[in-house]
Amino acid sequence: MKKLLAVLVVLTIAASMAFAGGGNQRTQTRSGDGNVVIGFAQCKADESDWRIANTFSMMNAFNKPGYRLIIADSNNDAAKQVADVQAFIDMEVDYILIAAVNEDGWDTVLRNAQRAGIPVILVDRTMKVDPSLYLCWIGGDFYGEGVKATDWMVKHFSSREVNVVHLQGQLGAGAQVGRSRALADGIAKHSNWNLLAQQTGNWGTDTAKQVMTSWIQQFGSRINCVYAENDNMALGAIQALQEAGIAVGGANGVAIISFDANRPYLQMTLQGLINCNVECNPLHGPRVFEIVEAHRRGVMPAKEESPIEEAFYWDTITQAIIDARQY
Ligand code: GYE
Repeated sequence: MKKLLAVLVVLTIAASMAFAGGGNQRTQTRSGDGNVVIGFAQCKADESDWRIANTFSMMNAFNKPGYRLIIADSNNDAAKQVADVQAFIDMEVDYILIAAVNEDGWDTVLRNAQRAGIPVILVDRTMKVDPSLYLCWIGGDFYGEGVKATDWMVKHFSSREVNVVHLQGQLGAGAQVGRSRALADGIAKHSNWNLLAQQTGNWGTDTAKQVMTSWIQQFGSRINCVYAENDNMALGAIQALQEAGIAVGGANGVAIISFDANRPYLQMTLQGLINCNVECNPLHGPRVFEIVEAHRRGVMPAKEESPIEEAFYWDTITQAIIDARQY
């Protein structure tokens, strides 16, 4: 998949260069070839199913006459990602898009972008910076997603004791911060909820499986709920539970909560392996493209936008719902 992604990035850049000078230029561009050059600082293109869909969405959206998209992949290294953005500034790109590895550490480089007159759009992940330092943010309501999950926990468990283990995303990522805070609030609110353990699975299946295996050894059948902050980590937890011969999902197995709602994991929800899967749409490309096009005509976007997000449940989802999904 990594090779495919790398090839597609090169093809995207080559294809858009072939359109050099095409399209209706609304404002002067900085590049000598007449294209609007977009620098996209992605956290880690193959980090998860969600991230792969997000990267393709951005590539497809800007693969148009008059645009050239350059993707820098930080491999989830926060310091490298800041350097990637500084490199875009030095290249004098026309716009910078950032899906931030971490919420912190952005002030200096965003001030550099502002001084250089380069608009910055935050895609997906939030940052802890003054909003004046970026044009707008478009991404999921991560805390609200977590509340959808904890609302389901209330319904599913009612007054029964909840012994939950918490697989967090990469620590410091906006999605991890918001989803974790929602669970923390739920635990504080419900005296019958106990947090047995909490650890990052770094958005990945293998790490999550290793962590879950250790928790099974430590807590065994006490665990009755897994709160996994994305689909790939939920899969790792399910694999660990199944290998330990522990019932997963459905009405009486260990309840599995996941986020992202990628289609393959909605199939697992339909199978009853995932009980509650909260949507976080990765397909930001078309909207970001619209925002850039409008901005080049002088139209300012709203400071922040979140797509409408649903949640899907093992006992109500249907194949028709899954087949109608875009990702
Ligand atoms: O949940 C995860 C991805 O920032 C919403 O990052 C995104 C998260 C998503 O790797 O799968």
